[in-house]
Amino acid sequence: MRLTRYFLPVLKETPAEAQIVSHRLMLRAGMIRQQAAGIYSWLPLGYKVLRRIEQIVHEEQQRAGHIPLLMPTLQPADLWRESGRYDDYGEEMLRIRDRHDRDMLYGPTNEEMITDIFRSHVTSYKELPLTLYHIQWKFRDEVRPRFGVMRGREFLMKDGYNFDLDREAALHAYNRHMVSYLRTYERMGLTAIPMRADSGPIGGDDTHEFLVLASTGESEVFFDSAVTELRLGDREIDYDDREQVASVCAEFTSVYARTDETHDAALFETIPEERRKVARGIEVGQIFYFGTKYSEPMGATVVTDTGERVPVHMGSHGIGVSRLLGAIIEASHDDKGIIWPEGVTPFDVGICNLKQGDAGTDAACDQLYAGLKARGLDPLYDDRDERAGAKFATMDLIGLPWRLTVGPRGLAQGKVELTSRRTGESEEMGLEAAVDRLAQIYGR
Ligand code: P5A
Repeated sequence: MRLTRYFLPVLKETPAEAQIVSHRLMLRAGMIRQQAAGIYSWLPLGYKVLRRIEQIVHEEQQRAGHIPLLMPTLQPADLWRESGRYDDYGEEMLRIRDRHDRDMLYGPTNEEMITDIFRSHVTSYKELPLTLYHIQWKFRDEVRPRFGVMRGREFLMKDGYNFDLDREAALHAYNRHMVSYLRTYERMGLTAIPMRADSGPIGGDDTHEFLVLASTGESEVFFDSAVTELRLGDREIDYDDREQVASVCAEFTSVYARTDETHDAALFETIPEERRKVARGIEVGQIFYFGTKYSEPMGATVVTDTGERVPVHMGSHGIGVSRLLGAIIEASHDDKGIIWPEGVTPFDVGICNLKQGDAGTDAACDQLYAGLKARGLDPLYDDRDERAGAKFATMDLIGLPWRLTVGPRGLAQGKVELTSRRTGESEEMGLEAAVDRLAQIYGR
């Protein structure tokens, strides 16, 4: 993409309404625009990152054997009357009446609707196990929407629902979600720690939240610092292997890590003092096992091999897709702007032409641009007629992990400069070598 043809409305001033760094940077980098409290338009740069995050979530869900579908944002109230949650959900639910006077709502979550789909189409235990998920907008009329996309009213969530014959099979689905989430967050350059939590309005006994440590996080968390060293890495996971999946979960959950709702002070005291940490975290996901809480009242049953009809065991599992943008920025920025991890960056590399209009630098930039595209990379070419300082400031603000600087002085030696946004280190190299290096970095 050429910057002169793109839509990147960066702001010079720091917006006064933004209290935390990710919100400030998303506004300044022209990623989002607030349309009403907690409701945002996703401008091209923000939308690009959102799509990349969605893509990673899809890939990891499907790797775990979970099946995508798409449910609507608007739901009939009657489904929620069946589960008993229509009244329970309270003020957070946006209630709507259509022209026929039917009660509708903008879905804050989809347990009821997916249970309805299941009961309408599945009758036999032979069709289990089944996990369906979608990535869809949700609405929760939060009392205090704040911090930009972190606590929105309209927000994008990946929500998945497992249907299993018994508790044991459903706990395997729970574990499968935990492991697939660990991989999902690691691919985004994040350390998200699973912590024993409280189930709130979703219900159930077993639940873990995934927290990214950040001083601006809304949750207070207590943990043994050893948990921050754990990584899934690139180990092979067989998602059908119950023992393997359970042992990965045990590795991550046997070290003390809890939110304030489940914190056990006495147990915490048994950890060596230097490893005892109290910090703040951003909740980027939560998984639940709730057994037959929805299947029983809503009649989601299957016939077993002995001919018995039993309600299925279920869980639901959510990732805060839009919130993740804020969480990644909170975890990865400096005083000049965002620093995107390669896994989610909106463009792979920025090209800064230091002398726009000069035949030599223009030709070199065009050559780099074409060479990068030919290798499947996605460059952003700053072809504006601007000073070097202004071009660098924009690149630093929007946070592309790599920058190629092209100027007449380097080109006289046949060289361009490749700079890492994270370390600030630069290296000079030939044009083809630069393309090769970037292709290698991105595994192309
Ligand atoms: C699990 C999936 C559920 O709703 N039902 C379906 C279950 N869980 S949850 O914890 O309430 O939400 C899942 C994740 O969504 C994100 N989230 C939000 N993101 C932005 N703004 C909000 N107001 C908001 N509320 C929840 C969180 O990341 C949460 O973990």
